[in-house]
Amino acid sequence: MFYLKALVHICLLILLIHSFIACVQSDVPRPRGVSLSKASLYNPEKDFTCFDGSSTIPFSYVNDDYCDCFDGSDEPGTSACLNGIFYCTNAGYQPKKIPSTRVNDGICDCCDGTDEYSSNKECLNNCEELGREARDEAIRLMEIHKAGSEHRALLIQKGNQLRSEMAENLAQLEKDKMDAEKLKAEKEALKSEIEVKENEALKVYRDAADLEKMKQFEEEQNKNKKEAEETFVRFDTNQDGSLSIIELQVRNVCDKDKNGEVSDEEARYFLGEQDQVDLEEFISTSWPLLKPFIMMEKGMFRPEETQPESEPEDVEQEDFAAYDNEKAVEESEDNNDGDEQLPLDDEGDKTVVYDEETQKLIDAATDARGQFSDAERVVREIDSKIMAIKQNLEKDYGPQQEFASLDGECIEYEDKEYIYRLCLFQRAVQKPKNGGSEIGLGTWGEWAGEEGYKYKVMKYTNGVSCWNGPSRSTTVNIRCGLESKILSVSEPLRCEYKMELSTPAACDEININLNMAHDEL
Ligand code: MAN
Repeated sequence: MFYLKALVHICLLILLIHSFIACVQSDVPRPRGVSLSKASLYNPEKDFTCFDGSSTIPFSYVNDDYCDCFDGSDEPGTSACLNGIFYCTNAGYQPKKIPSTRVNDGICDCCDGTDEYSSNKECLNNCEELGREARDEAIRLMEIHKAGSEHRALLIQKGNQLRSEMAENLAQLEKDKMDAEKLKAEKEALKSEIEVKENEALKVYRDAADLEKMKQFEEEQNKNKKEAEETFVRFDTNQDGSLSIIELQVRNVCDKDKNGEVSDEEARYFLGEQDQVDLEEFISTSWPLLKPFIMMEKGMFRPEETQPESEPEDVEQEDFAAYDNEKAVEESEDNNDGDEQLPLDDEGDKTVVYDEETQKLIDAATDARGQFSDAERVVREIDSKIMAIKQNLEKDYGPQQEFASLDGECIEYEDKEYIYRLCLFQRAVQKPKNGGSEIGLGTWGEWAGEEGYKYKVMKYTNGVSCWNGPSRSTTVNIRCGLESKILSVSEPLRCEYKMELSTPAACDEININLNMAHDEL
């Protein structure tokens, strides 16, 4: 507090001293456009040597409106040299250096009007007024800094507290993690142990199920074979123990292209491209080819529940005629009962009833698996907390942790087209006001201020890719202010955004001093 008051006074003193020096300066005789610090280089008693040492000329050549020195140092008060420098004293305000080409160009560049001494332009001397304004502004800024730095002190306190809490939290979590991992290992061992027993008990049921499946498979095979044999006998009208082309040609089911007649090729197809087949060949070659067609035919006979009532009758009539005998109808009905009930297997597995002992083991194993996955989840949760804290602890929140408590604070700014949101140390986004989704303008990258001013610029990078361009990024320039607020947002280059942010965290005394020093010197 005391320090700040002293600082305000020092700064004002500097301004006043400066005004005083400016007054004194104006009294020291020297050529026009020369600063006090360079006055000794212009001695009317001696010849003048150009600053770059390129030549020495009689002193009367200085400001004679003719450029003699390459560096323009002989014409500080005229526009004769293209590279000369004119110095305005600006008593009451800040001195200023302008290119000497602006001397007498009809534009007032210096607040004391000294740059327009022989043009027709009449320049008002408003240095006093500017000085007063500058002093008022300096006082205003100092007041902001004063209040801001009090707030900043609180932020520092909060930031440090947060950091130490985080460190404590981390230590605790590391401990918790060890315990959780121990528990997880225990639960895993229990689970494995009980699963061995569970597997042994279930093996009996699995083996039985496998056996059942095999039995069913064999039954299927036998049924299929029986069906094949019956078909063979039915189709073998001359009962010579062999099926010939002619015998198949009277079977509509063999009319593959449904053109009303069974051609030689069609019959040969079902005979495995032979003229005739015996029962064995029929079972191995013809039956697999024929069965899908028989099934198709049967399928056509099956009335469908969803169809309108009249339709199945028509179809049945027509296809009934197409099929060769009544027996086939019976067969089709028989087969529908068996072949169509496919889901039985699955349901059977689900409805297995285990003996009491096995069921107990299954329940215990299920419980052990649940306990293990809970223990696993706890370890995972602790891990992600540890990672989040470590990430935070690694972040640079300023030399005194003044920015730490601002991590995650989101600030919005609205312009004509977009709503911008900056979540400090997280990410920057842009949302079009006329709808549309949010566009990422970058995630927290690093501090990017120049040397000595590192914490005055934040960089958010790797935002959403710009069409045909780089990924979006945002530079945040930070200045002292009484609240954390975005003052402006611009996009100086396509997809490269610039935000001006004020925050008490930036009200550091060192920089007031430096800024003042910048202004003064
Ligand atoms: C969007 C916005 C703009 C950006 C263009 C680039 O409209 O993100 O800020 O300039 O895309 O195509």
